[in-house]
Amino acid sequence: MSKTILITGGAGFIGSHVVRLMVNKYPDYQILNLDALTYAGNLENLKDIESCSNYEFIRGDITDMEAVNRIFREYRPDGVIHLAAESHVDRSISDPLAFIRTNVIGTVNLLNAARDVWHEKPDDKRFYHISTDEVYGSLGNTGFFTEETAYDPRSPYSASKASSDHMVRAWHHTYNLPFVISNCSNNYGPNQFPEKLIPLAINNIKHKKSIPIYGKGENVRDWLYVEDHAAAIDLIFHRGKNGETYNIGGNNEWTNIDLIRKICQVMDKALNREPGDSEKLITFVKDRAGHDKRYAIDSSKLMTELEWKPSLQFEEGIEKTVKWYLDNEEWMNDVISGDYAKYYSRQYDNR
Ligand code: NAD
Ligand code: TDX
Repeated sequence: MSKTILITGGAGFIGSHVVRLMVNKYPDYQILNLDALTYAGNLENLKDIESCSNYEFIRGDITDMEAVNRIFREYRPDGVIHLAAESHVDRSISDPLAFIRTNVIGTVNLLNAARDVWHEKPDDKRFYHISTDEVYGSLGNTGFFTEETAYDPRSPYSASKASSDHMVRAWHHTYNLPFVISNCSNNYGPNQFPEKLIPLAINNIKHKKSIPIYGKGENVRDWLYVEDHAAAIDLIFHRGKNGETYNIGGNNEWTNIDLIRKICQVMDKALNREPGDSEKLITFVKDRAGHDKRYAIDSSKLMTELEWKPSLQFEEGIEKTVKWYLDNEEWMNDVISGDYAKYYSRQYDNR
């Protein structure tokens, strides 16, 4: 094996797409997937590659310092792609400490372990930290986040991600740890847990349940197909410059209400319903506390320096996504059979 790469959070939504890409594209790499399998982690996401000889799953919690140190000493990875995180803003509002534990302390455990095993020969190593556009705060009607935009996180989730970004840079400056960071906009596609807007809406429309839209639905997000994010991660991991940050976005802004109307149209067609049927399910509910108004990413650095561009137009991406959820009923049923109903009722009843 030419390289051992430790991917954290590889059983989650984006992580599973990154693991699949790396396992298939680099047969000479040993790909390790370290994941605690929280409610968001699901090994079903990786069924197609789980028996590949260059893949190994390690169940472990990044908040467990001893376990993290042991894994680094045993496997001595050449690179880390760190995706493990608590990732849902609404959950961070009701349980911020869980976000501090995993996103901040868990990241520091990984940084310390990498520093300790890499200290003799750090130059050919790389710690790649996957972050979010939410660290930059909220935009008005115009403008874009660039890599120079000052951090201004406004939710417990984004503050915990901003904090972990700062930790990574601090370990670089203090201990010479080689790193890259990328900050990406909202992802959509197969395997996303249905607490997030798009799969939640698809699942509710399918079952003719109301689609909860926070506030007036005027908030804007920039949506990127998950496989395009995974391709960008591959590129940045291999060709990004040590110590640099790259923004990744879809150049694809939608207000939540327009996005949901679009999904309703695609679903009406896919389910042979009358045009306009699904839109009747739209329900405006109490707004999210501190709801960021608009995110929009300027990815020109990544596009010019590393020649990345998204491969899918949104129209095609959303049709593929709807089709995947409709074709993978069992995946959705498994995912919502556990604590999901309790979460849903805590989050949306009496809203
Ligand atoms: P996800 O919630 O779907 O998956 C997170 C994964 O991390 C799960 O498999 C979970 O089991 C694992 N995990 C959680 N806590 C852990 C712990 N303590 N130890 C080990 N594993 C743990 O998240 P996602 O949407 O795939 O996001 C992945 C990363 O990308 C996160 O760092 C997130 O901040 C970032 N990101 C996400 C988006 C998005 O739109 N989803 C956009 C930009 C950046
Ligand atoms: O029921 C809902 N109704 C609603 O109107 C939900 C779940 C969300 N929303 C709104 C809130 C946001 O404006 O839809 C938008 C998208 O919400 P989420 O899917 O929860 O994503 P967001 O809060 O934008 O954060 C996502 O993108 C950045 C990911 O969850 C983060 O992990 C990532 O960093």
